[in-house]
Amino acid sequence: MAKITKVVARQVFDSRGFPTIETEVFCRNISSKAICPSGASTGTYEAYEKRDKNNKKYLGKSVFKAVYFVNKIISKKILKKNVHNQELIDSILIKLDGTKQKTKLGANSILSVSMAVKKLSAKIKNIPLYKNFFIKKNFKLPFPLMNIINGGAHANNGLRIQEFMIRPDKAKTFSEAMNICFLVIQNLKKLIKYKNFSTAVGDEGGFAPMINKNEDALNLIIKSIKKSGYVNGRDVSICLDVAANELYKNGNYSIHSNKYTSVRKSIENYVKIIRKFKLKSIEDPFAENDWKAWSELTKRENSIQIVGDDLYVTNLQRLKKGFLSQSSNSILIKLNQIGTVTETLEVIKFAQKIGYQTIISHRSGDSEDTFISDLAVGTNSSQIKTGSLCRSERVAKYNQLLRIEQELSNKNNMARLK
Ligand code: 2PG
Ligand code: MG
Repeated sequence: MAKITKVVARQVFDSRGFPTIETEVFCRNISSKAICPSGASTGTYEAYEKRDKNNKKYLGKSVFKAVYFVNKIISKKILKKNVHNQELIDSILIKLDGTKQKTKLGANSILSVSMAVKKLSAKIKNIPLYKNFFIKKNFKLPFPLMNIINGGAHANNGLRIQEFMIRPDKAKTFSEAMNICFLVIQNLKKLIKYKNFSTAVGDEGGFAPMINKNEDALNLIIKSIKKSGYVNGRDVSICLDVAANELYKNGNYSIHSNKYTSVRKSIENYVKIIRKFKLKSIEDPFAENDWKAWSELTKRENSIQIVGDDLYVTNLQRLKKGFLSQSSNSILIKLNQIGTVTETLEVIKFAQKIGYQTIISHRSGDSEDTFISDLAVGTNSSQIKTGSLCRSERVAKYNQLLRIEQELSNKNNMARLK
């Protein structure tokens, strides 16, 4: 049995330059470490992120308390436990916290431990991390959902919609998928320059030009796809994350313009842009409690991917509720929304059982940690959302997938899209 011999946490920084927690778990002289990511457009039902609100030195953003919890409380409880028994270790962490949203110890402290344990277990078994999840053979690579224009809470340009993404649907290999995205991004950059807008990027590495109309962003993408020699809606599809929690007020939404409109009108506008721009996927089209609006849109547009992110917050109970009311047909998976690897895997398995597409996702505040790349392959998730081909914390995830692809060395290695 490989016993945990030491657990050490520390404060490091994420891609926004905000403090976050890294935990290193040891089995004698072998160790693995994991860094917790952090969101900007978070759902109310997400697990709690512990920050030192009263510490002025880091403007309330430091995580020294979370670090202390790992070093002084969590470590004692998992010492001498079998590193390969992830479920046992995660259940100890869950019990030790004892709250519904992990408010006592913080999901950030808990998750950094949970992920580090999973990595260490793979290292000791001498297998790559992606082979340490529930898929054991016929590994497939996920399609990248590449966020090439940033808006909403991830940029300061006034675009209502948070993420404008492309998905290279016809790619036969992951490297080909990356090649297609690369070309579209380079053509988009040229176009943005030509229009005299800034090519500065947002939190997830996509461009953040000073435009404020959704349709202007969509038109720029359409042109770039064409310029790259691809057909929109066939070779490359446009996908959105509306993050509608941020655009909701008293039953109305300001998705399609600054003006607030009813759910009915918002759906009509969605239908229009789905047709006009051949959209293939929309994430968080409505707010996290507006189950009825979700079901109506899903019923109407079931042939495209409707993705629950803030709606489900990687929480099994919320996913089951959504399944019963047919709120969507896909789910976004974020480890830190729920706080342990075991609970995340449970949600992925259930989602796949009910026929939902599982999309593994980064957070807007992320790091060099590439855990999610292996998670996507090891759970046969059809897609990964991890920003643009820009900013090292995003590129690191893609590079890890390229390494996995090379190791698997099979042709036609892409996961199946619905
Ligand atoms: C989202 C995420 C990631 P954040 O809304 O899907 O793109 O953003 O991490 O800010 O919640
Ligand atoms: Mg989202």
